[in-house]
Amino acid sequence: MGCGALSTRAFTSADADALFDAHAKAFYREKDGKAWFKESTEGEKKVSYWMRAEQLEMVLDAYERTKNPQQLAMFTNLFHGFLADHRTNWAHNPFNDDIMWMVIACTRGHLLTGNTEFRDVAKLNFDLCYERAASTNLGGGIWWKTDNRSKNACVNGPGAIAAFLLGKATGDDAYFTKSTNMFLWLRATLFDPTTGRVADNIGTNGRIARFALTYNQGTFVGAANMLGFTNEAKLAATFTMNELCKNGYFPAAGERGDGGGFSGIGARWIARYMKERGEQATFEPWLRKNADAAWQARHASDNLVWPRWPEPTPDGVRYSWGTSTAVVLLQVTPPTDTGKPDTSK
Ligand code: 7K2
Repeated sequence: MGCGALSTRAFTSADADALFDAHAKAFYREKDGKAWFKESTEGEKKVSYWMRAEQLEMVLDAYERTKNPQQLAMFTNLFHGFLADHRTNWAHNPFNDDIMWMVIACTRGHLLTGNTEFRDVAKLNFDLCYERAASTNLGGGIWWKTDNRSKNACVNGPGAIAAFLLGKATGDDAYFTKSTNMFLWLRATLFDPTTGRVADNIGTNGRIARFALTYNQGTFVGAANMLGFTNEAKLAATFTMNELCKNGYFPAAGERGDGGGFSGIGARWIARYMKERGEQATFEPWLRKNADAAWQARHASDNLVWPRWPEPTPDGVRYSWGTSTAVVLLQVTPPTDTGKPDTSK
């Protein structure tokens, strides 16, 4: 046992179920076949656009692990709830990244179920977003917002993933071309092939904001893996593990803001890459260390986990987005099941 730490019991798939169910109990709400996530444990306000889209992905992460039809029903209700609140055509949202996140969620939903309603909405909105966002300025790629002031990793990584998944969903090769173009632009412009760092964005003046975030690393890894750029995927995943993590733990995030769910996105795509490319020896111990610590850090009375493990989750208001990171992490990390329920709290 290292560093005098208390022994941490390895998390199990029952624990992954428990975290998902606890998050749903705290935040998932449904009425007349339409569902949403609340923003926080306080009040009834719905969570905002992209956090909502990403929590639809969280539900699919759980479903991919469990194949539990109840989770699929949740996704379907969340999809209908999203459309009820944001309509079928998302052009009114100036953030291109917001649209791409939801396109990913819907296309994943389609690929898992064959439901064409998910695919058709995804295609409609990818097409209108790509049409307005793609340009040759700065060498290619797509703009972050409709004001066309920067091209960001947080839209080009998700855009490349969205296009790739739509290629699979529709059989239309043009989507694979678009996916490749966005990824190659990202690699050429914001990726450092020596270190694996993915810089956040480039402005119209050509200035690169170098800061790296776990979600940008993750979508880069996801796109690279899909398109077969496995060296780049490994470099960007390794950078996340070795440079962005502190003592091997995902960086502590603020609970309220956009950052609360970043590492869930990072973990999702790195875990998928790891499983598909047989890279468990390199990445699984790290993901497990985080998943074990996240489980251990849960708040005893409600099983919610803030995005700041190994620090224990304190009493107080919790956020659906901030607590989604641990939920995702436990869905995508392979457990070493002992089969025994944890009675430590
Ligand atoms: O600057 C961008 C992005 O490049 C950066 O990584 C993050 C860091 O911040 C913004 S994107 C975050 C969200 C802001 N509010 C509206 C959302 O649609 C948007 O994606 O946090």
